[in-house]
Amino acid sequence: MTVTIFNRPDIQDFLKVLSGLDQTNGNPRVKQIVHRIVSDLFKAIDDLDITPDEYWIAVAWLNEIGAAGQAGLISPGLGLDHFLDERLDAIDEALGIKNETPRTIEGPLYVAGAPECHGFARLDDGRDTDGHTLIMHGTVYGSDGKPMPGAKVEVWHCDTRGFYSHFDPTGQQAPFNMRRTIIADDQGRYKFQSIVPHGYGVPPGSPTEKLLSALGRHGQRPAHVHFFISADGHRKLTTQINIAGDPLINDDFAYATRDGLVPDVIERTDDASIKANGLNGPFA
Ligand code: MBD
Ligand code: FE
Repeated sequence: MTVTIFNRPDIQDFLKVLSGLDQTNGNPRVKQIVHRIVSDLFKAIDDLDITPDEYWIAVAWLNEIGAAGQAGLISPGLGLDHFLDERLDAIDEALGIKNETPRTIEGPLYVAGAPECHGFARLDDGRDTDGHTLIMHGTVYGSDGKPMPGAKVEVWHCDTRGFYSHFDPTGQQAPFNMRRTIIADDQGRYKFQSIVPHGYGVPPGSPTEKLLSALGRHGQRPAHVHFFISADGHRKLTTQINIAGDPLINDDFAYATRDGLVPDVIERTDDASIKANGLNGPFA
């Protein structure tokens, strides 16, 4: 038996009192947002006949998510982070702003304050011996198409087990391993050496994984490298690149893969070529 009480006038009055819409105190924007979300929840409880048992399971799960510090992990898993990016894209499009390098989500694993290097950085500390050497380089351009000397390129990625420093459950990594801030050189160029990261998977047994599996989904991401690109007087770009060839490239639980963010990988096996391409220094 379905009982609908959302539309009853007493419930509408109650919602207003609850959100403080009848008061002049409080924050109007917070009131507006909370009123809407709580209203939508009441309506969903009615429409779907959500039982008290189901409701309290959800409350317990929210407590688990908070205790695990995983609100920022389930958020991309539910597509919300990507949705916010799509909105920013739509705003840019409406304003006629063209982004040569697409934005994509930040994710929950950035740590501020990584060591700063000029032009070139070695990201990994050499202790993950399973890693294949990765070299990436490029130039930061402004919206006018001119190179940007001194632009800040913040880079971070995980190791060959899929673990990020500062969030490594085995405690094996030094702080800021595989995290650097590179200041672009006098031609706007940056270059780094690291190791090819593995894909990421949400922690086994975690509340994030539990919800994803109840939704019939996995919690895996393809191998990727994160970037913040910034400079005074310019909007910050948040983006990532994917490692081409990863089987999950179009099956990312966080929906972050985008056209233009899967650069070609060039494999080099001969030592002479590797050396010539800068294993031992910047812009060789
Ligand atoms: C990650 O490494 C990540 O980039 C995102 C978006 C979510 C979880 C882990
Ligand atoms: Fe990541």
